[in-house]
Parts: sequence; C-alpha cells; structure tokens
Amino acid sequence: RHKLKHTRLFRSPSNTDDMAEEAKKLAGYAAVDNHVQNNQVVGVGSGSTIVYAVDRLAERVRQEKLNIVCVPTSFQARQLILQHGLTLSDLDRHPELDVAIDGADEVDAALTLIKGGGGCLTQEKIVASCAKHFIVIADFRKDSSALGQQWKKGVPIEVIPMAYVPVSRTIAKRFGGEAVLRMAVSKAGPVVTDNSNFILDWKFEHIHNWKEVNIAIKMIPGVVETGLFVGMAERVYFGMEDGNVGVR
Ligand code: ABF
Repeated sequence: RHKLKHTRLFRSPSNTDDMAEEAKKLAGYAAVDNHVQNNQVVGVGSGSTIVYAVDRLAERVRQEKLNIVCVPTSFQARQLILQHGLTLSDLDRHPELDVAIDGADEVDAALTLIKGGGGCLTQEKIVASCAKHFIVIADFRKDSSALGQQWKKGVPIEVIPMAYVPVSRTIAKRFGGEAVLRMAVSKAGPVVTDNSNFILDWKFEHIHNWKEVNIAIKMIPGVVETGLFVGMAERVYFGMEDGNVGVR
C-alpha cells in the first residue's frame, strides 16, 4: 500500500469505489493526526475505514516512538492491533480511554450515528462510552441530513438469540417497519456476534426521535444493544471526493 499524507493527495481516482477508499484513508489519517498523542490509551474501532487509522497509528508509533496502548472493539480490531505490532490491552486494565476512533454506517446533522453494519456495535458502544473523546471517521457516502437517507439496511440491534422473534415483533408493533434477522452470507444460519448473539436489522419507515427510540428499544427484554449512537460522537471526519477532509 502506498503511503499518503492527509492533505490534498488525490490523483483523480477513477471511480466512486476508489474515491471512497481514498476518502476513508483521509479521514483515518486526520483523526489519528489530530487526536492521538504520546502516552494515550486509544480505542480501536471496527470496519474498513479504521484500517487506515491503524496504519497511520502504527506509522506514528514507529516514527515518533509513541507510547500507545490500544483497546479493541471487536475480534477484527484485536487482530488489527496485533498485526500492526501495537500494544493490546482491555477494559480491565484500561477502563478509561483518552480517545476512541471508529467508523460509522451513517452520520446525521446532529452527529447521531447508525453503527453495527459489521455486527460489532455492542463492544463499539462500550469502548466509546469509556473514552474521553469519541471520534468518528467516514467517507463522504456516510454523510446524511437525517438517518435512513444513506444507510438503507436499517438500524442493527443485537439480541439474545432466544428473544429474536419477540423483540422483532415488539419493535414492529411499537415503532413500525420491520426488524429482520441478519443471516450469514451463506444463508446457512444467522450472523453470530462476538458476544454469541444475533442481529436484527430494523428497517424503519419514518424519522424518529432517536434519543427516545434508542432508550425504548434498549428496555425491551432480550435487547443487548442498539446501533444508534446518540450524543456520543464528539467529532466526525469525512474524507471528501475532492481530497479534502470535512469536519463536523
Ligand atoms: C464499524 O464498522 C461499524 O459500526 C460500522 O458498521 C462499520 C463501518 O464500516 P466501514 O468503515 O467499513 O464503512 O465501525
């Protein structure tokens, strides 16, 4: 992989996928450069955008001889930390993080997020909640004025396996739409999370008061966590198509 700096570094990528990939890199680099300092404990998110942030973090640790401890949000994040030779820790040893950096599936104007497209929402929310600063990185396709405009797969909700049918029915009855069990790509069975639970993807039909809905869904017996992150993100870096970084 070629190394890029995080300002004005495009050479006109040829299509949207290439542009999105470059944009992820811009966002990841900007977050690490602006929010990580020596002697910090850093939460490492999941997904494809975070890979660039970890690349940059590892590069800075090497070049600047930084003393950084990383807390993962998933099995994938744990592997990333180890593969990059970074120091792996956990919430037992480091229950308070200086900063957590993570991707998102959609970000609205109020910095409310949909997360969990990758199924790691519960650990991601726990780690973010332990961080003094929660910083989000995304490409331009995630930017939205209202949730549901960009991410069409619905709000991921992690559930205890035995409860997926009653939880799905309760959500549809109370909030409308449909909460569908997420199946593995093979269709052989449901997706199983890092916590051995299932995921419902709630395809909502209209815009809600996300703060209230999030609390109400969490109160349904069998719900472990929702992919709605309300009032948690402090700043979002969007890698843009033109090679700039947008900050919200
Ligand atoms: C995690 O990875 C998730 O919460 C979110 O679903 C996803 C974003 O992935 P990507 O960076 O690949 O778009 O952060």
